Amino acid sequence: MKKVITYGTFDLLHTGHINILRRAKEFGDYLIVAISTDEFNALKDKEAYYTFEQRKSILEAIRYVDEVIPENSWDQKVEDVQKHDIDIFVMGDDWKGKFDSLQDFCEVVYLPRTVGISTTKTKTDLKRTNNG
Ligand code: C2G
Repeated sequence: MKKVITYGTFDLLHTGHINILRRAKEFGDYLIVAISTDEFNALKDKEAYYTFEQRKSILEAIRYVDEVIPENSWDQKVEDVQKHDIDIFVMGDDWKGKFDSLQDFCEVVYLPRTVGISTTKTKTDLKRTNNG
């Protein structure tokens, strides 16, 4: 069984997230998603609208996702890859090059981001609409 892993906040889920999850799954048979805890998001200087538990429930409902685990720190990836016997690590190419050190442990794939959509854009657009 080929196992794939990817990491992210996945807040206010949108088609950019769905695209990368679908494409990550296509690399194997089992996809684990490590989603950032609220505490780790604070370290990423990100504040998610939905809590970790809510984001976890939403991701677990996606057909491409087989398992959701917490992401508590930047440097848990090697341990995750070994513990979960991961073959392929997939991330959007905004992270290109950042995780190449994982190549000692698994295949590393960066996929093109979906253009024109982001959680930040959603929040900004909504704010503008609500302010009239
Ligand atoms: N993504 C994408 N296209 C978009 C938006 C996001 O392909 N339009 C991808 C990102 O490249 C990432 C994943 O969706 O691979 C999740 O994005 P975020 O929730 O923004 O995650 P991020 O804050 O990048 O956290 O340790 C890694 C970090 O946890 C990644």
